[in-house]
Amino acid sequence: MRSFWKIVNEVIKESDIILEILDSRFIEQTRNKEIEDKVRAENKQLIYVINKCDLVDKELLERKKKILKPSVFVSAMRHQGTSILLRTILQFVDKKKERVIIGVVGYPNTGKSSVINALKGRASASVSPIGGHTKGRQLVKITKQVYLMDTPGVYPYMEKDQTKHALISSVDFNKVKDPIGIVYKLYDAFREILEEHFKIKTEDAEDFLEKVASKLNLLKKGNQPDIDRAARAVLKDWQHGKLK
Ligand SMILES: Nc1nc2c(ncn2[C@@H]2O[C@H](COP(=O)(O)OP(=O)(O)OP(=O)(O)O)[C@@H](O)[C@H]2O)c(=O)[nH]1
Ligand SMILES: [Mg+2]
Repeated sequence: MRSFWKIVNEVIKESDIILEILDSRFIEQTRNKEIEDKVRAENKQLIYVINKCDLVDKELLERKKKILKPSVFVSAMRHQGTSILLRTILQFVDKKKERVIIGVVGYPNTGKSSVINALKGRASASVSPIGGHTKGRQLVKITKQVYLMDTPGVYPYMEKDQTKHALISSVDFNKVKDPIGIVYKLYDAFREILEEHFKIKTEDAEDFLEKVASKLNLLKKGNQPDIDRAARAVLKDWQHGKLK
């Protein structure tokens, strides 16, 4: 993470404009205030890019749009909103400059590389469902004058909240230490979505995991539901964007 931050700091300094990529399901939680402070201190233009819009309700987004300015909604996956994003970027581009660098920063797994590919119109930056995929910087040309710079995802330096990191998919479902506790939190916040996805009705989080285990046939010795594996299965679908 330390070396990732070093790259992000350099990119903020070298860029003319910064795109902060946020996950539309966790707009506030994926805002990296440390990055935003640095961008402000450098006097650079920040544009909020709220990605993965295909996974949320449109109304909720409209409300958010009024708060974060300037912000653009996109779905990199569906190539939605990319022309508006490009137009917004070009508004802030200094026409007299020969080469303009747009730094693309944010939490792991918010879709930085995917947004770059969507703007470029083809796969140029490597993408993965597991956070921490991009390890270095990469420059991608989008017009004769404008270049995008991909960076590794970072969270605020002192942040150690694994539940949050699992929910925003910056730590992989296979690697989390307490999948059950994390799914309990997910259940509290998104019970209906979970029940609909697994097509079950449940009493509480414990009951939910038991029902998922039996539905997916995840059983331990003695035919007991294996709730640890059930929790990882739920997290896997969540992290892979299968729930909406
Ligand atoms: N549903 C949905 N999934 C998306 C969208 N954009 C990206 N993803 C998925 O999110 C995951 C992460 O995408 P990346 O582009 O690798 O994210 P990143 O921010 O570059 O990640 P790191 O380099 O690991 O920090 C991949 O599985 C993408 O397919 C989107 O608009 N909608
Ligand atoms: Mg990446």
